[in-house]
Amino acid sequence: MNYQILDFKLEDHIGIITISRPTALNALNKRFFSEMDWLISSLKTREDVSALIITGEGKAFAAGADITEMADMSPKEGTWFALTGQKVFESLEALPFPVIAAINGFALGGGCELALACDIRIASDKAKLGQPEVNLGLLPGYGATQRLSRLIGLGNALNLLFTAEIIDANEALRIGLVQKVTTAEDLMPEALKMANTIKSKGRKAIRMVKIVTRKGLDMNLEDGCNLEAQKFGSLFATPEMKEGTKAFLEKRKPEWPK
Ligand code: CO8
Repeated sequence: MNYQILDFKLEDHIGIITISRPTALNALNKRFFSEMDWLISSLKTREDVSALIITGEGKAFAAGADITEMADMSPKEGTWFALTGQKVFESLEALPFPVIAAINGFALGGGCELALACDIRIASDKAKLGQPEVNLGLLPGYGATQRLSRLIGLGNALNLLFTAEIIDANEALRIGLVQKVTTAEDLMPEALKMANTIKSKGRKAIRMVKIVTRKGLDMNLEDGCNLEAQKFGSLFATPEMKEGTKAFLEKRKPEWPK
């Protein structure tokens, strides 16, 4: 595909997607979703990717769905576009490796929902986050009514959704919407450091942690723990587990099998 909005590079097993439509504050338009869909499809079976970072160019991570495109939609089109975006964010969430949102600036509406579909969020101290859809007479359409409360609890989620309040990075950290705050200069180095930390662990174990933790959210505790036990057991068949335990016992760093 000829990418016009997304810039993608893969270096040393770490992918970086940069949303690059800065004149519209990286607003998420139809083109963004088709490029993202294509890129995710090409990444989901790659065994050589350890982690993926998503960030934005300029002063926004993404300032929401493209309001220009939305303004004249019919109810049917609105539903269709919400479902299309949700499908893309679901496939992002389902990528087998960890995905880190490096939130460089505005992450509003659909932009905040994109960050919510990532596994971990790091924000620069310039970031502003919120779900301002009710200002437009809308509600979120790309999953915030579901993912936000799962991440930060019902009270915090409804507070943001009802008031459309735009919060800064430190408030986002306080309520658990982001996991780390850095200076603007340190944002990408910190995201890369986190990705490299992940890369240094057992690759299959990391992928299993993601599957079990995410699936467990939609299960009762007993079923979730049972799934954990099954996947835990399955890792005993891997050369990685043999090497990880052997390295510990030999007091050295593991040399993960390729
Ligand atoms: N869509 C389209 N264009 C946008 C968007 C957007 N979401 N946000 C900013 N832009 C454009 C502006 O129109 C402007 O364009 P131009 O230069 O041509 O006039 C350019 O980006 C720069 O923006 P501003 O001049 O407004 O920059 P400021 O620094 O003054 O303000 C703000 C920055 C506060 C972020 C402001 O731009 C703003 O409020 N943006 C809209 C934020 C918003 O409401 N986001 C939520 C959108 S709704 C949504 O995401 C619903 C998701 C579900 C959709 C379901 C499918 C249909």
